[in-house]
Amino acid sequence: MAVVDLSRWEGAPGKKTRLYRLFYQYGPGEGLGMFLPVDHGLEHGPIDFLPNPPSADPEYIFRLAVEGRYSAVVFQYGIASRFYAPFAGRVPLVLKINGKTNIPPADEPISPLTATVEDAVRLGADAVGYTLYVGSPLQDQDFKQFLEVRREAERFGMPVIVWAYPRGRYVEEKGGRDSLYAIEYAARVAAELGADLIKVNVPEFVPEKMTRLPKPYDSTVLDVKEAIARVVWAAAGVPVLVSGGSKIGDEDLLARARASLEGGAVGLIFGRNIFQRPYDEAIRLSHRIAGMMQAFRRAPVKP
Ligand code: FBP
Repeated sequence: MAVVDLSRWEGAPGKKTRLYRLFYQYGPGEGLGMFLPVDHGLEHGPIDFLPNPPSADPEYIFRLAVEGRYSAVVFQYGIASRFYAPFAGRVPLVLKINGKTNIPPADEPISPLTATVEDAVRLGADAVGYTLYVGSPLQDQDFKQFLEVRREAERFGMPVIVWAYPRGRYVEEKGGRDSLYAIEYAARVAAELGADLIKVNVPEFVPEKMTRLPKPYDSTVLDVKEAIARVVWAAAGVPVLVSGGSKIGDEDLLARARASLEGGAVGLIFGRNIFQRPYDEAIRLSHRIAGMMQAFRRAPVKP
């Protein structure tokens, strides 16, 4: 079992303090995290709020994060700067500092900066989130942009969570954004570039796309636990968080959460799967996931 272990921390105390708040003081604790990302208004548009219209209201999301006992809520600058103050201290904030819409074609993506690490410090955030589009034709620009963010984050003692997202036309030519090959590669790139935490989607194994994958990925099929274990291995010790993706049923989501933790993820970062459910259902499910994590925490640690 994997946790964010701060016992032998040798980096800046600022980063440690913030990671401690995220992984020990709030949420499930003891090194595990449960995050609620709601940057969908920018990334996908209000369409993502239509299944549960009250979720378009940031105050609603903050209440959900507090009552659902989340480790942190993730927002873009405009929302955080206007709505966080009444909730500051009750639930940590991760400030997403880049983003884009999904209106232009997806073949050359890059996610420009929307805020700075200094903004995150002023808002009281405990981490920043950065989307890195690995394999995009514009990845050179992305790497340079990330370098500046990483430097600023070091200067301010701010942890950086990298959304390690393989995207763009070349990724599609080589088997698609959700293949094990692409996700493992993106996780490794995030580790190579200096991420403190890496957020990934669960790899999928779609037979029609697998013929485009390099060997031995073209013939590798794994279950969720095994696939996450591979991504964790590729991340070289940088803790991994697993995304939820589009909405699925309660039991399927719980199974995905459990398999992710068994595979070595240190936490979950489920957006649509939580906020697209009615409030009471979302709270119940969040508590069930947290309960599952508690039990998990007490499971014997495998070597
Ligand atoms: P979900 O759990 O809803 O998938 O949210 C995770 C997330 O990374 C969001 O932070 C982001 O808005 C969205 O997914 C981006 O997804 P995509 O790249 O598939 O458009």
